[in-house]
Amino acid sequence: MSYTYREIQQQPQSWAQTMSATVEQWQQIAQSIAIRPNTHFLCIGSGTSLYLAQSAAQALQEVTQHVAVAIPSSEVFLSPASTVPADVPVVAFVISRSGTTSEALMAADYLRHHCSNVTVIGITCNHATDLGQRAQHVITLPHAREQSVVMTQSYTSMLLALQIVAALIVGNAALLNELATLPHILQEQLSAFEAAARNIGQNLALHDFIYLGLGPNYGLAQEATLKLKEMTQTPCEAYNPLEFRHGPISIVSPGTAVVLLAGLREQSYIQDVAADVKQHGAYVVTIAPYDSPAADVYLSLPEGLSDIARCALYLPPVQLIAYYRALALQLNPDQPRNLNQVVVLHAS
Ligand code: F1P
Repeated sequence: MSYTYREIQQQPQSWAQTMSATVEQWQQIAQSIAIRPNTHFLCIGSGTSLYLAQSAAQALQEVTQHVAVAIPSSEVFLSPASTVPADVPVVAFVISRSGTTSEALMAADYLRHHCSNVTVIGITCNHATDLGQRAQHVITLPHAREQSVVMTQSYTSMLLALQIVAALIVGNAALLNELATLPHILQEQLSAFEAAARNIGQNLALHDFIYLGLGPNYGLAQEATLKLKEMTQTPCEAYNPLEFRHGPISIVSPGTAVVLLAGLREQSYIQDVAADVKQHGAYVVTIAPYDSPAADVYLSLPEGLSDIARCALYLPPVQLIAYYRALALQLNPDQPRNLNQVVVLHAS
């Protein structure tokens, strides 16, 4: 069994451990940092960790009502004037599974040495990392560590950790309770997700994939494309669902899979988008808490959850689509082309 498959399947257990580990670690950190009314949050990462940052920043802003922005790690030190606020207190979450990615370390170093208004909090899955040494504080999720190159359970676990932190910052017990139900929900639904994802992944008549997500789901859609690129090198793109109709829809043809990661906030518009792409020949997959008449495949998510709390549940199906497509293409999901677990940057 591949590491990738095992790590995808471990997510219910990982999420349960993430709940308790994050609450415990954040309670310690909260004693020594002040979050003021004008504090901004930055979520910083590279690759999967950037796509995680995008979803987490939107969740942080929605839940805490503080400004929260996602930035690629490299832009912190290469374009600080356009990315790092100078005149307000900032809490910067630097996200890195390995805790050793060059750009994440350089971002943390830059913030520590040049930005006295910024507190750096590392989020990683490894103990005693270089990131942990550079950050003022660190949240470590060792149970979500991975042997695979491709990030799966580490993405969802670190995303959940930041959602938990957002809820703890404002004392949102309702959100914490919702998040606590996710491990059980995933455990119950994983085999249904897998059956649907296997069918989609094995359908090699599909030649390109579009993932659509809005708000915090846009980062999830980006992450879905990254899984497919890393494991299968299939052409794929991510868009906001309504933006997709403003030009990019021209790429749809029979054989294009359009996968909608849809929530409640866009429900009244999503049927229209699904019908539109269907009329141009797309194979339509919806992952949502409601069905859509245009869908060829519908992966049902629970109705009772808020859009923020539901985020992590979209990932296992899209991870499994990439995994099963890799197998169908006779590729090894554990050995993505041109990629290692950690990217090391050599500046000239
Ligand atoms: C980020 C990353 C991954 C990618 C590959 C190389 O790593 O770019 O997104 O899939 O594994 O590393 P990290 O900073 O989160 O460790």
